[in-house]
This record gives sequence, C-alpha cells and structure tokens, in this order.
Amino acid sequence: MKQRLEQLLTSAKQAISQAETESSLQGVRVAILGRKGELTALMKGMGSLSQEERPVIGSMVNRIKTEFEELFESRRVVLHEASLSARLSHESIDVTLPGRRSLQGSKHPITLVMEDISAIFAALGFGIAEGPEIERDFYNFEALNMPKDHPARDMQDTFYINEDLVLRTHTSPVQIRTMLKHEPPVRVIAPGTVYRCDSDITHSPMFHQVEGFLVDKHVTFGDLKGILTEFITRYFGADIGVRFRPSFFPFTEPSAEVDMQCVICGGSGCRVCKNSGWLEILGSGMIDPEVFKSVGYDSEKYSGFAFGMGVERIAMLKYGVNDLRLFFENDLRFLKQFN
Ligand code: 2U9
Repeated sequence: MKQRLEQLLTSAKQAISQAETESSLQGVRVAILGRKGELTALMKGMGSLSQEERPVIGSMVNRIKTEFEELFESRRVVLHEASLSARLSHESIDVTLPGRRSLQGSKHPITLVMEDISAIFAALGFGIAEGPEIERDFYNFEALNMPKDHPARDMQDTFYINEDLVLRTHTSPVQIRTMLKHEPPVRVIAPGTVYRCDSDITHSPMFHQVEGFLVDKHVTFGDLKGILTEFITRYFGADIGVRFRPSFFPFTEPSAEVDMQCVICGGSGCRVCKNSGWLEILGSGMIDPEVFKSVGYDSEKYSGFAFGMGVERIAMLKYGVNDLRLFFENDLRFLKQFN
C-alpha cells in the first residue's frame, strides 16, 4: 500500500507539471481525487488493513493528499497567470490610435422645409399650433363643413381607427381646436404629419402639411392674396410669378388654387410643369361661414382666410427632387446633401 501511495505521488507530480492548461490540470485532479480517482480508491481499500497499519497508512494518505493539493494549487496559479498575460498581450490597447469619430446626425429635409416655411409665417405674425395625429371625426370632418355622407369625404381616403377616431387627413383640425380656444383676431399655422389611404409613386400614405388661417374683422380675399404671394416670393425668390385659380374646398368659399411660375424652366414649359409654365403649390380660400358656425365665431363680425400646402411637394420643387420616395427611404447619401 505504501509503495502504491509513493508511486501515485510520483506519477501525480509528473502529470501536474506536464499539464499545460487549467482544464487539463483539472482533469489530473479528477483522475486522482475525484469520486472514481486513484487516491480515493486507495482510501476506500484502507478498511482491509490491520489495526497497526491503519494509522500509519492513514497519516501517509493525508500527507500525500495535502502535498497533492498544494502542488495542484501552485500549478493552477502558474497556468492561470500565463493564460491571463497571453490574453492581455493579445488585447493590448494602442493609445496612439486616433479616436473613433462619432457620426453626427442632421435634420431631415422635410423638417428643414417645415421650419423654413414656419419661420416665414412667424415673421408675418403667425403663431404655430400643434395637435393630435389621432383625431375625432368632429375636428377632422364635421366642424370643417364635411358632415357624414358628405361627398367631400370621398376626396380624402381616410384611415379609420373606429367610427369616431381617424388618423387626421389634414392639419385643419388643429385650426378648429385653436378657434375653439381663442377669439379673433387669430393668425396661426399648423405644420404636421397627416395620413391618407393612398400609396403610389406620387402619393405616400404619410406626408406633411403646413396649413394656416387668419381671422379678424374686415379680412378680404386681397389679404389672402397678399400674404400668400409674400410667402411664395420670400421662399422661392422675389421675381417669381404667382397666380390664383378658382377652385373648390368644402371649408372655404370662395376657394382658389395658387400656382407659381415653374422653378425648373422659368415659365417656358418643361416636363415638370407639363409644358404649362406653372406649378400648383397651395390651396386656399375664405373660411366658409359654416366653419365659423361650428366654432362659435360670428361670421357677421369676422371673416378670414385659410390655406394649405403639401410639404413634400414644396421640398421637391425647392430642391429639384424628382422622386417622392427619396424622402421616406432614409438613404444617407440623399439625407447628407441637406446637412
Ligand atoms: C380651417 C378652415 C379652412 C385649409 C385649406 C387647402 C385649401 C388645400 C391642400 C394642399 C395640398 C392639401 O396637402 S394637400 O393635398 N390643401 O388645398 N387647405 S384651404 O383650409 C382650412 C383649414 C382649417 C378651420
């Protein structure tokens, strides 16, 4: 037994010193001290020893076990430090490398155009109002002279959430909310996102509008023409031609569509203006007395005008963008040009 123990210690010492990794060292430990290990097996066999032999062998087993544990631990520390320093030398940081540049974002062109439009109207004395994108039927349609079953509702393909809630089809409900809160005189613009169930190469189901209105005593169609001409010339250039054409909207009477001279060909005719020399950029009109009735304004005392424009269209004309989809694809090569 003594001899077997001495042999075991010798072979264990060799196996420990030959172990090259922590996991192979652990394997050596299991082979000796594990449940089925060699030393464990020897200890189990001690029952068959004589009473004189048992304490002698017992203390020898304990000595060998302690020695083995010490050898194991010191080899484990050596292997652990070696693997740590190998890993650290591999992961070393080169402090002389240049820092990583952080990417700087910029405003989306539609945001920029909405801000530029808003700044012009702000300079003309208009406040800026916002409202919810999920709207009650009353604010989106009813108060704008579009009762249920009114044919005008067909003009706008609506996303209904339920019978009473819609994704707003225009920012006009913001103006209804403003009128319900404030007595004239008021002049406000409402920039924002709107939704229509319409999607093709020239229509997006989500797009942006800037609408506006002005109500006071003695407001005339001349005021409408003056303010809108001023806006167009400030945004597109002082010498651009502007014209007003009769039109129809349920919330304005009379109504007019506003054209400006084609910014691409200067009015001589091209593909963009379909050879007419003119581009439609705004809708407008004198606010219908029915709208005044729904917000409690006295149409005998007050009059006003309103207008609306699609921001994507304005942006396309301002920057010569020929494909609406570019605004929604978020291709950085496109967006960076507006930095
Ligand atoms: C109130 C009363 C009247 C807003 C108006 C238009 C004419 C118009 C279109 C332009 C392009 C919508 O994005 S577009 O398709 N808008 O033509 N909008 S008058 O009239 C109002 C608004 C609010 C209380």
